[in-house]
Amino acid sequence: MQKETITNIHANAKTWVLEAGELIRKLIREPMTIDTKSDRNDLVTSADQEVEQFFASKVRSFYADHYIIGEEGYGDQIESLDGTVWIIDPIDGTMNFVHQQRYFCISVGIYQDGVGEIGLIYDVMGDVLYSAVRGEGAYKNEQKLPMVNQNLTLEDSILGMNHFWLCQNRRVEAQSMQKLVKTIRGTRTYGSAALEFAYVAEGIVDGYLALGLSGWDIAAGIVIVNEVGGVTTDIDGNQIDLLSNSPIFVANPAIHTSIIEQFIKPGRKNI
Ligand code: 2AM
Ligand code: CA
Repeated sequence: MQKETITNIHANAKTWVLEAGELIRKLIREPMTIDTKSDRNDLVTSADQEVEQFFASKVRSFYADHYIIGEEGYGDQIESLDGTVWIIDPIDGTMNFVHQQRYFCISVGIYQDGVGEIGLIYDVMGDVLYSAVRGEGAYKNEQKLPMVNQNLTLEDSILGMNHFWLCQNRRVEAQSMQKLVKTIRGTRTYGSAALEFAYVAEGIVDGYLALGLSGWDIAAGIVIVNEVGGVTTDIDGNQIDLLSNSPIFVANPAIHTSIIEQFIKPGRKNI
């Protein structure tokens, strides 16, 4: 894709993300409907749907030949990442949106033939925009983020992870996860996968482990984390498939391989 085209798409995407943020800050003060999806804790609100519709209508009217994958189903039914694909999570961290009224974000990743070109993650209530264009570095608002610290040790690391890892024997034995937690400096659970990717890029956490995420949770984050030298894989160290639900491990490369080899592999279950 031409550089000029990417610059144009990036500018429009940024404008729409900020406009959608404004819309969410309005909707959060109004009554909304709250439903559940895959289980009783997997929430969706009328705001999630309205914001995704906002993006879908913008993308369709400006870029008729682009495709959309959206969490709430207003996108296209596509089975490959051929062409230009917008991968959109209108509100990532919906439980935080409903219960905390903060710590949620808009996540927009734009891919060309499967390659992540643009990533935008907007912390709506904090008014912080993390963004990246492939090959041009990652930014927190106007400030360029430094590359991740190459001298990091496991013992000095902080990892984002969901507590389910520690109490469920899913995918990796809980005991292995507990061993990992005892080895590193600390853990954090923020409740928005996209924001946790942004925090890895910012270097305020050093990695993020998640049980099962979809493309819209991580498409923007992958572009942003890659730009500061972070590694974005599944928990086996393989490339992430954005069209399926996968367990994810993104981290500073100084700790990525050793966490997989020492803690994940020995406890890996065949699911
Ligand atoms: P969501 O808020 O857009 O649903 C919470 O730890 C993180 O996991 C959020 O980014 C959340 O995205 C994501 N997630 C993915 N699948 C989920 C599910 N079935 N239930 C709750 N959160 C889920
Ligand atoms: Ca999400």
